Amino acid sequence: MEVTSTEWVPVTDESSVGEARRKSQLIAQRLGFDEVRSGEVALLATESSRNVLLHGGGGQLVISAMASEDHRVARILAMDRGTGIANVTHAMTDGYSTSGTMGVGMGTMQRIASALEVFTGRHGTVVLLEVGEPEKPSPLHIAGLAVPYPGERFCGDAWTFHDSPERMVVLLADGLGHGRDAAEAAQEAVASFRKRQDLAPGQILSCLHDALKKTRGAVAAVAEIRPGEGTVTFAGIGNISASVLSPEGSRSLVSHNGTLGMVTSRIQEFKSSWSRDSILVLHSDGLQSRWDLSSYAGLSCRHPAIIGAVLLRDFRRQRDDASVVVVKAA
Ligand SMILES: [Mn+2]
Repeated sequence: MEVTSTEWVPVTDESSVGEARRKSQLIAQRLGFDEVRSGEVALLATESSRNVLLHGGGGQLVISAMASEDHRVARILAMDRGTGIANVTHAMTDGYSTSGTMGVGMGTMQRIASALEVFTGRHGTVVLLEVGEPEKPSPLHIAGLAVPYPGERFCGDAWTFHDSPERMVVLLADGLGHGRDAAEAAQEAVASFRKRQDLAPGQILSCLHDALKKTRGAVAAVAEIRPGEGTVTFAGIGNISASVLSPEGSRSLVSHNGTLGMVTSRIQEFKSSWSRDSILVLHSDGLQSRWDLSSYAGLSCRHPAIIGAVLLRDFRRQRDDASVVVVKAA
């Protein structure tokens, strides 16, 4: 299942709730959802953005369209840095609301959504909501978020992946600078990856280097996970942060300096081990790299979209496009 479209909504005041509703309708439209499903997506975006505003003191929503040949899903990630929900089970009970709003409540949201997951604590709350056909089971779960430089329409970071029973290959690309030309470079990297996704990570990067010569250039990394063999193979050029986390600790995956499409040093693959409890995290320099998942109790057990959302929420630099991709065993 591929992310085909993303909308980012900062939630700062009551007008943000309307914006969340409009952008969720755009996403539903792009997915070709009927009126009933579009209404459900809009209701969930409205209610979750209102919760972010009223209970979280503001925050943000990332709304994505995900599609494959026979599956379509709208995903809403609502994030705030409020004091958290004291009692999630209680909050799921209809009629319960700490701020006395006329909202539908989380119990109703749970019935409407095809998936709902809440991660809440002293750092704030992340709510994951989906509407649509559930994903077909796969040995690895992947989720990514790419959001533009604040105020920009185009996102200069982009990610994609290819999944087969033996391997999953992931690309994260950050076009130089930001705005339309950066987005064009990142999208060229994605398009070129799709043509070469069956190759090894180093070979894919070489092809990207050639394809990006007609653009302003990008930094990028490709990781290939083979769960059956217990390996992850990585190749990167430029500043994309990559690490494999496990209960034993965290390993950084090494990128060489350079810019694809301009100057690259040697493209080199590094192999490391992968196990059922490994988590791969890739992110662009739009995120600070000083995060530590273990400072969030229980986070590493969560859906990769929740992990990505927490990192984006808490470690985003304000003056760049930002992207994060998380892969872990399903
Ligand atoms: Mn950047």
